[in-house]
Amino acid sequence: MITVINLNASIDKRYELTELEKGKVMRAKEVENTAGGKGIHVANVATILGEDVVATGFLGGKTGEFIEDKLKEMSIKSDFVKIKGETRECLAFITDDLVQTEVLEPGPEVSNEEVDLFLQKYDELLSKSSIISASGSVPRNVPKDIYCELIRRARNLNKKFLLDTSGELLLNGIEAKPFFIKPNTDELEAISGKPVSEEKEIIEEISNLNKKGIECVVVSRGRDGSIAGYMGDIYKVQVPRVTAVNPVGSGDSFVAGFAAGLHRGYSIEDTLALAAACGTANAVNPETGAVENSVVKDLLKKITITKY
Ligand code: TA6
Repeated sequence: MITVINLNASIDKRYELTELEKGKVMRAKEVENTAGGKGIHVANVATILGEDVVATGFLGGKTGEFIEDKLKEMSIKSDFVKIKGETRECLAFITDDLVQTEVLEPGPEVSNEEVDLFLQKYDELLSKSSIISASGSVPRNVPKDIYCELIRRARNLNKKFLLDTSGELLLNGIEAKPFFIKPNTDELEAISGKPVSEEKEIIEEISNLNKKGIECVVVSRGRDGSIAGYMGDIYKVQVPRVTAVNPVGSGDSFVAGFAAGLHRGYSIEDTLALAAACGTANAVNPETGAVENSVVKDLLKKITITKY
């Protein structure tokens, strides 16, 4: 089983506008409300791929109920801790020029007792899972080193932990040596404390992280594919050129494909290929954090993985 952690779930509200101007009244042409948060996208794509997935984290209030109903509709198994606070909403404004502006709420206040309840639930799910994936930010009052604790517990049981987060949460999480991280170049610079832009520098930093004990490090370079370091080897992952209609959620879909590949016992090359195919399949899909299996299958034939 794959446990997918989304501590700070949200209702993602997508507004289509002609334009967006500060200080003016804007009328939306279309509004769409979906179950969001990076982990929920991961859970959705892994479920579409046919994996046995359980999504977990915190949910509260009417917004939490909305997300639970949506998860049922999407056939995603879930086991969330119910909290007193209200799950957040995240807003995305898409204008006619296809530029997207996002406003992400910080999330509800979670009590220490609710954090403890989550840790208990995590231990139960951990005992039944071989892969754990955690994505995104954490709600208010949740310790900024929570991922460290979750990674340590997974490591103690020899379970693979995939961490996709940023900022302080990523810097703290790295200390506990997750199995997989997926920093972008800005995050890589924050980790290494120096500018990283050339391919040579990216590879050097990936190797440093591998040596620290993080088995797999993938740095995405958008349309240029990604560079991955796994147990001392470096791989270049190249994806075909596609016309992206909605690249939001492509990183989450990559994580879902990676988790699925590991779960199926694929080689690292095949795991990276499935991950890249899912990331690209999401970009050509209008829905955020969703892929079509036929598109993934077709893309798999066009992805190249080369060892340096
Ligand atoms: O990038 C969009 C998104 O995937 C939305 O689903 C929204 O919920 C947000 O990210 C959450 O990101 P965060 O890092 O705050 O957990």
